[in-house]
Amino acid sequence: MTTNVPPEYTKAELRYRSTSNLDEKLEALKEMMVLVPKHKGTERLRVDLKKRLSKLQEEIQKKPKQTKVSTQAWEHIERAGAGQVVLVGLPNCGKSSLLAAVTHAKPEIADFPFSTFTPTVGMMTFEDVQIQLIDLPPFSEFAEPWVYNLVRQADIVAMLIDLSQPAPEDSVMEGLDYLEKANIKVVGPKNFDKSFPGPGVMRKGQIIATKADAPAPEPTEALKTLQEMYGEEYPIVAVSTHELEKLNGMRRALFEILDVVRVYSKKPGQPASKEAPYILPRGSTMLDVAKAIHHDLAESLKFARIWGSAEFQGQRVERDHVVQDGDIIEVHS
Ligand SMILES: Nc1nc2c(ncn2[C@@H]2O[C@H](COP(=O)(O)OP(=O)(O)O)[C@@H](O)[C@H]2O)c(=O)[nH]1
Ligand SMILES: [Mg+2]
Repeated sequence: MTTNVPPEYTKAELRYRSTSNLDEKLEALKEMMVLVPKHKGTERLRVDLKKRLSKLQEEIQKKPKQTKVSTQAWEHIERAGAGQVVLVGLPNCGKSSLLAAVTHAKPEIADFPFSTFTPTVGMMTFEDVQIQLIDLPPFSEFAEPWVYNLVRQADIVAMLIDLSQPAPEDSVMEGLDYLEKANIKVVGPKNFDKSFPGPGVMRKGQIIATKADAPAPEPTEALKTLQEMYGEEYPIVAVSTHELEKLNGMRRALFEILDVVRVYSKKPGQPASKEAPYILPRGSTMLDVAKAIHHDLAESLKFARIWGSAEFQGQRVERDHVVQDGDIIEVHS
């Protein structure tokens, strides 16, 4: 359920996720409990937070002081915002720089490979939504199993390809090989099958060609080759951490491949609340929107009025009406 938590909550949650220090975790969790809005829609979340708190307190009590928390603990990063995107690629391809350029996260950036050993999470803004990005250690024979576990759980696998390297197109295949060996099949959005039977899992892939500003050897030519070889299957965007416009193009591309719609709710006689859209998979109906607002509302929903995609403004629609991105809806129950 969409719970519409305030941005401060999301920030506290990010702190909670991005530290393995139990005391820092506890502090962030307490802050989250204060900041979570207290209404029916957040009931389950609040119960969950309480459970996490007592578990964490228990852990802190049990733990001998100053033991290091193993990085193996990273088995799951809870999804936040409109969707979760993992940044993957070969060492030095520019993952951490990209994360730092579009979020407030501060990953370590270095001109040597293997500078990233733990995942770093950041929230990237696109218009009025937030997309969660996760920077991971690079593909290599040393990559630990938890890296692939996080890839399996993500909505989108963003494959970063370094345009400043010779023959960047080769690293697409190399990356896909690593993923395939971990039983992760990464396909373009057209070939994505939500109910993929396996073996393994299927994920949607986006190619992000990085360092488009780099002089050597020939980024424009390299990009062309990438397009020719992989453009049919995967959406491709070129970025440079120095070029705002390109970064904005990437924000949009990731929003599009997530394939979600934003719906704004309004009360009768009042304007729509434009800050916090409900985010649902494309193809969702009025009934799905009602469920997202409040689970009881799904049962009591009589009809809705809709502004945006409807034939005329304020048109009455039934529960099976498919909503579109940007629709404003007024629920009558
Ligand atoms: N010219 C240029 N260099 C970049 C860009 N992004 C990253 N780099 C450089 O590439 C190197 C590796 O970057 P990093 O983000 O640590 O890569 P990671 O190992 O994939 O996380 C660093 O020296 C960065 O300064 C870019 O857009 N343009
Ligand atoms: Mg890195």
